[in-house]
Amino acid sequence: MNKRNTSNSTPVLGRRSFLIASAGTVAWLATGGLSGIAQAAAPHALPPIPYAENALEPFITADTIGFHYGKHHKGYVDNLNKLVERTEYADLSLEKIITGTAGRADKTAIFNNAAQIWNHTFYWKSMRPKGGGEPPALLKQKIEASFGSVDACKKEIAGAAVSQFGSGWAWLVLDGDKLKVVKTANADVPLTTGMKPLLTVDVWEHAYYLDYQNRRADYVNTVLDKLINWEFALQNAS
Ligand code: MN3
Repeated sequence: MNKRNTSNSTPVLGRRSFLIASAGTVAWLATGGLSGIAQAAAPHALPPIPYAENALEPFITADTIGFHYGKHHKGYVDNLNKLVERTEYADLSLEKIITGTAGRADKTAIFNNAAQIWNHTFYWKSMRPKGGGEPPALLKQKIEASFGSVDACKKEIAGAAVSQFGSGWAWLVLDGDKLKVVKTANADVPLTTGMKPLLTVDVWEHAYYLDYQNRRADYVNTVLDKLINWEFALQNAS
């Protein structure tokens, strides 16, 4: 726990406080907390992860989450806060920074760090302990209307995740009233092209290399079968 508490801006929480914070996060998520996170203006804080670091074991280990959340995700937050200090972006929400810098060659570093904060916060919520299984009925209907079956939808997500060359993300999105699967490279996020993200899978190597080495397909299929949070997708689709 201590390794992530190296910054002055990060409150030092003991294990007990962390668990209480996590329980609070669950309640807060249930009341639509995503937009709450996304609207928070600079200085940006590392959003809480909605479960304990070992909660996704044995499929994703505490070691992976510890580095991924405590080093990579936190690193993007620290970088963004430095990059926007005393700029026109200093007081903007994360989403406004992302949409305001997307596609601008002179703002690449700000876009990349802001989008990676958003993407990772969304990724943690896209999984849950004892996830996978059957989607809730309302989502299942939408999935069947767009893909034919839940299995076909999962195959399409896995296909996008495995075929993304290099680092990036696979997404289930709502495009108009139709569900689609898309993939993005590096920090890119479907928000900037008007699609509404429902779920994501991180396919940067840091997401799976400690646990799966080069077996990206095994990692992706395990996430889809054992961890994917269909309830979160349904909340986002509503
Ligand atoms: Mn990552």
